[in-house]
Amino acid sequence: MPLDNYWQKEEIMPRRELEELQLKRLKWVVNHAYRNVAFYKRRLKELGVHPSDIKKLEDVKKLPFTTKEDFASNYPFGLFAVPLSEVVRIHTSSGTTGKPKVVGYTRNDLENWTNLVARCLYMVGVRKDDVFQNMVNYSLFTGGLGFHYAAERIGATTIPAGVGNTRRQLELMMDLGTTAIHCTPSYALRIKEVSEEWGLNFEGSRLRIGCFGAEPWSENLRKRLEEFFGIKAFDSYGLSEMNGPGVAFECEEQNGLHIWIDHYLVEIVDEEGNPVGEGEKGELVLTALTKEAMPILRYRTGDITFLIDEKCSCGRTHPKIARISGRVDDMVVVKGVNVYPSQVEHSLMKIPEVCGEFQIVVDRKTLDNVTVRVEVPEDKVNSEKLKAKIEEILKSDLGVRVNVELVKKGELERTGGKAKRVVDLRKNS
Ligand code: DLL
Repeated sequence: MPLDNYWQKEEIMPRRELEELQLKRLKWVVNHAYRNVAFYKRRLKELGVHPSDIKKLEDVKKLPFTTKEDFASNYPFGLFAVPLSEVVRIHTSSGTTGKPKVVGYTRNDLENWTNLVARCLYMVGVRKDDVFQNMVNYSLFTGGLGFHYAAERIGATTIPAGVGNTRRQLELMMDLGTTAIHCTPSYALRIKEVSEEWGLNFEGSRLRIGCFGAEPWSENLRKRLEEFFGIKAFDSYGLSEMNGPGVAFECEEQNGLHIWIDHYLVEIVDEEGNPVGEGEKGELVLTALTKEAMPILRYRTGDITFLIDEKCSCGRTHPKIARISGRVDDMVVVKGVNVYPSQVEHSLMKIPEVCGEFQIVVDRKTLDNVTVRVEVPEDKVNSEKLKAKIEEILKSDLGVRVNVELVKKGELERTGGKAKRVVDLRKNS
């Protein structure tokens, strides 16, 4: 295949060469972390591991995990490996404790990150003659600037639309002839909703590509968005601790997300941190292989997925991860059954009367009291028949009965960014 189809040659590097590159970079990053981050030197010494012990890729297992708590205890700059004078950008993301996680980038880090996101956009067909409307928060969230610079790098006409003011977003889309959009899937749903209220449809619009990510979503939501906007919708995964977006992204096959293993070493582990069997579900653990400002070893992302390592028709040699089913901390246990918001979404999206927004409310320690609040049109709020139908579908899909409460369209909070799907009232009681 001609290289015209790829942004960087590493995307189609033979796997053996990729692994050689990974090993070279793993040795570099462990050395870098050991020499320049007191936290890692101490951790490695405690485990009796020296950077020279890393001789093959499997030796990554000798290294300690890094957790979200380690970000909190090293706040703000304790995980930085270079002086601040070398750091040219800072982003933050909300942490498990009160303090945010602070992430830093050198000039090289920004260069790598821009190219990684550009790979993703290029992979789904964004080119210089596209008009790219970036509808996410442009401040500390990595999704704004991360996508912005990548789209510009490709040469696309980039609109830094930011988040919110949905009518203005629609006007921009129509008036400027937007061909590609980026936002969270829940915001895409909001745009759909406002378009419907406004009587707008996308027949004849130039829009053809949607990049959606930063939160879990489902196959059935993809179908709804593709149909409504007349686009192909692609799943985009990343996290601030690993630069931001541009860690993994779907190709035109729309069947799993290619994860860029020349920059991120991938492991999937169980609750105890042991590797799961081939193709089994577990927590994604990532080692950043090229980050200078903040080398992070074996980061426990909290995100649940599995590895799909098959030849892909797009020609890229990087493995895929399955769509993230959810975060460890967003999982709700209902009568002993694990339920993720994305599963609930997938089921709800099958039901035409359901508008799209929903919330899972957990209100007792015993966890058997879970209510799914579902938005429906105003004239259906009192429909016992619809309520029973939704309860039945959820029971059959999830394998456990949950209560359903119908609420009128527009009642649940819309954030414009990441939706809050689980409301845990136990925390306040
Ligand atoms: O959400 C980076 C990003 C921006 C990704 C734009 C994609 C698009 P954080 O705010 O640090 O970074 O949140 C990272 O969001 O650990 C996942 O739990 C969740 N997440 C991100 N992408 C997806 C996705 C950005 N496609 C956290 N599916 C991650 C499911 C996702 N969850």
